[in-house]
Amino acid sequence: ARRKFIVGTNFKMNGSRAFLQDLVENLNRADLDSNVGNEEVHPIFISPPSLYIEHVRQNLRKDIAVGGQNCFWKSSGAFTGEISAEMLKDVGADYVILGHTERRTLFKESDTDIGLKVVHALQTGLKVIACIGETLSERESNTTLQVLFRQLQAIIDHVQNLDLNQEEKWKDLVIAYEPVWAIGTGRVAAPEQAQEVHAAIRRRVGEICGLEVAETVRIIYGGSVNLGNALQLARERDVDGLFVGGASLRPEFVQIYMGAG
Ligand code: G2H
Repeated sequence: ARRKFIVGTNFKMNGSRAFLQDLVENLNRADLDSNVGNEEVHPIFISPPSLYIEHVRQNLRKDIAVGGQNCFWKSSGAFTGEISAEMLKDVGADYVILGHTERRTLFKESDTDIGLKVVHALQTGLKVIACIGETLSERESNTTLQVLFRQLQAIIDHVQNLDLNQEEKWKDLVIAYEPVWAIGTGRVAAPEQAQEVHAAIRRRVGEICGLEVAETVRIIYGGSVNLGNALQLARERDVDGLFVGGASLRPEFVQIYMGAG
């Protein structure tokens, strides 16, 4: 069966109560033609800054999921400034984004940190969007797949250690391919570039975790997705969803979803 398409957003450190209230009202009004009432498969998730998650969750239509942009790999304790996966769940989040390049570079998160976070969030019952991506210089020096496979391996190593069967380990994990050179730059990956990398990621998952996992795992694309490029990206065989940053803060987001979802 075709993998269920998912459109996610990452608001990053943007918004305010008033801005998010408007955005929620716009989404509530939109004719999204989505799976109303389907608790398991949300075709859309939105990720406001964590301070606003509870407010957004309480006011947003229920067929759209809400997620965090990061969380720590411990449940509680002396970790000043951090929030836990349990706390995200407690305020109504279904998802969390982990390993975004801004976390990796600005906040110095290592591959291991991200692996630990991914398994802790999965164990807590959150769905995880685990991000990987290469920089421009890595692409230009032909190390794209090497870098992506290293990042992927750290995630897989931790996930494979979970005491669950293969299907349970992977059912809540989505991989996001976000080429760093395309993030917030307006320079989107060409559909065939994205397809090539997504197919390579899927092959790699298959080599390590078996064909069934590879066939079912969703791999979504992020990096300068907008109304002009979403549909073409979405048509690629191994692109199972879109991850939208800048454009998710604008009204065009609804059209992106309607065109590609
Ligand atoms: C990449 C993306 C959203 P943008 O971070 O995940 O952001 O669409 O602004 O490039």
